[in-house]
Amino acid sequence: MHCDFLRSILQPLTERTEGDQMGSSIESLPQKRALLHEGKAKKVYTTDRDDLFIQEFKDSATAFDGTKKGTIAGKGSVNCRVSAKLFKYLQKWGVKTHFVDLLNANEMTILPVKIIPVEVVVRNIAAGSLVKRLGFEEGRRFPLPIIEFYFKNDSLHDPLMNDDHIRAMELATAAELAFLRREALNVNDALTEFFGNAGIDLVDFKLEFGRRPDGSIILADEISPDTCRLWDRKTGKKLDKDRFRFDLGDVEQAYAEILERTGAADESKR
Ligand code: AIR
Ligand code: ASP
Repeated sequence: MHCDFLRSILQPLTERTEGDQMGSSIESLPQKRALLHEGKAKKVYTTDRDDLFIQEFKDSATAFDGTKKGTIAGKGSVNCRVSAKLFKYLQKWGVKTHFVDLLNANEMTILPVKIIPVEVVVRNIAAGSLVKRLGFEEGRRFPLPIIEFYFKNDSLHDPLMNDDHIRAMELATAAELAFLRREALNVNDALTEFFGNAGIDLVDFKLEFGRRPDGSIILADEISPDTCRLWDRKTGKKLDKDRFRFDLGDVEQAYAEILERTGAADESKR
């Protein structure tokens, strides 16, 4: 990919589209208050408004349980804009998400939720830990999507868990688990179609959900090349974090390509 092109789409939105951010003159932008949580790739802040948090996307990357560390230039802004694009698409599809608005290329306003410490993974094609654990041949397409749950717990190294574990730990009720499965499959249908239209196979992905004060559960976190495996349909080229995990090269280019091909490069407003 040409370098100027790369630079232009990786450049922060604020530098490119002055006066084209959210924040009309009527409503002022929410201001960051306390840092509520800092993860490996994101920070979440409270704001001067009770009903909004700000989620900031970082360029830092980790893999293999934090043992591999690095920086992917422009990743924060790609993941923020791609997530915004996909959350908006999912909302049209009827999926409730925490996304409210894009503030700038690296930050979005979100609804406050309490994250349920269960990572919901959906797989359409064999890759990653599934290949390692069960010996599937990488690239094998499943007749039906596979759903897996992982306990989001760093000290335990995010172990695989089943419905009974989740209920025993009181992380979710039976009805909530049924909802998580249904919603994950619904998201899979929507995103498979979305990426398919861009000539990309959605191999697998990870979702996180959160609880609202009223007890309802909505989709949270991010949906990006950090959390999805995305393969070019024609060439099979990996366009996701596996390029970083396995030192495949062209890492920044792959993220930039996903930004472009999803149409997320133009993301600025609701
Ligand atoms: N994932 C899991 N934990 C963190 C992330 N981002 C995502 C991976 C991959 C899917 O979940 O990015 O898309 C399955 O990962 P794995 O390693 O279990 O094969
Ligand atoms: N679990 C995440 C990944 O592999 C990050 C990490 O392991 O540090 O993408």
